[in-house]
Amino acid sequence: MLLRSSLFLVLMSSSLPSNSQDVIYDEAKVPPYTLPDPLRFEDGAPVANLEDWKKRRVELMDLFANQVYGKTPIGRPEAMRFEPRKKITTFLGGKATLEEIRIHFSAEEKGPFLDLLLIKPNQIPESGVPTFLTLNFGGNQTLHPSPEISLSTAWVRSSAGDIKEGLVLDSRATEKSRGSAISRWPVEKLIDAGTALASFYYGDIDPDFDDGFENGIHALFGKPKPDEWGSIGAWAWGASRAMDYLETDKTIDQKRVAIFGHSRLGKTALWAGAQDERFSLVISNNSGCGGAALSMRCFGERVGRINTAFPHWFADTFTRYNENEAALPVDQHQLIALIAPRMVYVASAVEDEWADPKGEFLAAKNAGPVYELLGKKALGADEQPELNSSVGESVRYHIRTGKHDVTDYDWGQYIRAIRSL
Ligand code: GTR
Repeated sequence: MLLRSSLFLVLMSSSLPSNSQDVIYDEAKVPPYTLPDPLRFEDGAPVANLEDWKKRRVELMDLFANQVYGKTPIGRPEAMRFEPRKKITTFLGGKATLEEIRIHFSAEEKGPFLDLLLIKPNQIPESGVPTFLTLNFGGNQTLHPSPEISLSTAWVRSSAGDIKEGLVLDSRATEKSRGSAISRWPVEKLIDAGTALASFYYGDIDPDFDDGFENGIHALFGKPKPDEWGSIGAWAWGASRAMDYLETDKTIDQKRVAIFGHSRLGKTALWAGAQDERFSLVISNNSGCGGAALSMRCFGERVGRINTAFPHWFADTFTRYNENEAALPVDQHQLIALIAPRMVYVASAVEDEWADPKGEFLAAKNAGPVYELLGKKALGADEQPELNSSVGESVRYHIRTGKHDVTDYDWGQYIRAIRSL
């Protein structure tokens, strides 16, 4: 992959300017498309029963791995180990316990490693605590202002605004960044709802810039081949390694661990959720292109644009579909179907047109036949619901007022969802 750092800097802001003429924001301009059928094998034979689906699932997993996100070349590394580094039982005025665990991926002390933050209520039911495992953008310290949370020392991405506000200096988080993302992380509300929050900084796994895969875990496992993992695949792998740790914690309800991500990390949550069946709820918050939105609609952000702006996110093979979405062998409703029969939540925001809210809805809806085959309910809505009203059971969807973001409304729905498991 080429290093395109200057372009990268221009395109780095979290919501890209998208006024250019060639971006489709008009339903009338959406090209006609035929979605590939999740319940038909590649040779055209129908998928009629559970046995068939098991085989079809493998086919679809391979297609997403080979053509979209890249294959994940390694599972749990042999040398992986967990190092508990902090435990404070009096967090949030004594309501919660804060723990920090370093997950080392090799025998080397200096890395790569992932720092997992875990905040759990002190009242733990016998079945354990339902837990949101999440990836964050700016370091664990951005979730809450507490000085107890260790400041990330890793390279962090920064917008011009972050630099101006003094949240990032020389690509490192500053003390000022503590709690800077608090509006997206209602920590106390989660604790009061009887749920735990686990989170890690995604850059611990792979710093989010196109460096030709010299750093992060790619450095450890070797430069990816064209059909091997890009950064989204790597971040998803990191989520599974964090899950490996959560499995060792007896206070966590293993049947109720949700994987959550926003935007590019929503794409990551879906791919992690498709691959790792330990996640019983998969939450895609405003994930858009390469996430929950149907690529074939070509609405808002498109495959060619995402592969140009972020050449490191997907496998190189995905560039075959630049300006050529109709040739894709899969579309994102099939990714959602790979999560079945587990619960999936797709959330959109009405002002987030770049992410194609309607395409996100249609993907959730078109995953329905697989859920039904597996004895669960499909989304159960033909049209996008009213604003701020959640629909569905096993496949859930809402579109809320406002922009590309994570809000209290979103979390309210996710809490309801995890509790219903
Ligand atoms: C945008 C990108 C989107 C989305 C977003 C984000 O620039 O075009 O696909 O992932 O970034 O992650 O904030």
